[in-house]
Amino acid sequence: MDCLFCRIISGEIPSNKVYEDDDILAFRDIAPEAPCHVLVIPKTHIESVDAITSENSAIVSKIFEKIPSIAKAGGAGNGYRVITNCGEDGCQSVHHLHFHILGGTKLPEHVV
Ligand code: DGP
Repeated sequence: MDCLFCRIISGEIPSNKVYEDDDILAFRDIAPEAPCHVLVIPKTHIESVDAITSENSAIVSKIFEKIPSIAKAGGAGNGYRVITNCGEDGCQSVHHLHFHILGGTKLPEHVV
């Protein structure tokens, strides 16, 4: 499988890690759109929100349990936004489920 984020998980492509455990990796986005822009991904390959099922959804809760501490570690201790883009109209460019944590500044009130 040729998945960019699977290659980051394996270490084949280097990343600026913020947090890692057996199930989750969090690393800084290569093109940050805020002072803190961290991506949180499951180590198991899930394509997108559309591919979340009752069999694989436990990792999503685990990611959300960890997001507050990852956000603080990443520099968004004063509040943040969590975004996941899904599919063509959602402008998903990497087809491995990921959650953007954006913060480190006062964000615009509206995303679109
Ligand atoms: P999305 O457009 O929601 O699929 O977000 C994909 C994000 O992945 C985008 O903000 C840029 C980031 N990205 C793409 N390639 C790399 C990479 O090689 N390293 C890192 N750290 N981030 C990447």
